[in-house]
Amino acid sequence: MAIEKTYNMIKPDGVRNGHIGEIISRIERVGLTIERMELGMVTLEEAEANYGEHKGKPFYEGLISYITSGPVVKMVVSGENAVATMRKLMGATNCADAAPGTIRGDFGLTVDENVIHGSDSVESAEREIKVFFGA
Ligand code: RTP
Ligand code: MG
Repeated sequence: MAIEKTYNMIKPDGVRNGHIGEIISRIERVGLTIERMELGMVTLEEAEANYGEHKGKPFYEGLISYITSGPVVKMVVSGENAVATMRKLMGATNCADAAPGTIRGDFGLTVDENVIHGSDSVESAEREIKVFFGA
């Protein structure tokens, strides 16, 4: 297995509802390393760059206003198989379908506000880390 880097972000609902500590502890517990971390707002530019693949879809405008609605925690997480491991910890995109024990299954209710973001591939991770942390 390869050592990978992935981009993760505790979304505004996760921060607002007080789940930062629990989410960080799940990431550490599985053995992944948090390499960088920053609490702050997502700019409109960053939101559009991160979610460009969804432009034109019915949920796009709502997604952009949600992700820019309050502070988030931006993270670079590394370790063996980090991309897939984080997706497994996160659970299904729609919290209503996410298994108990996953972050979305335990801390969210809907697909619109689903607690956490995680890159879907090593290539997406490289692009997203540049968007949020620069080169
Ligand atoms: P993410 O990119 O945030 O980690 O989530 P994901 O890969 O599991 O899901 P993706 O298909 O990339 O969707 C990005 C985000 O858009 C919102 N969404 N809303 N209302 C809807 O049908 C809908 N579908 C997606 C969610 O916030 C999702 O995380
Ligand atoms: Mg995605």
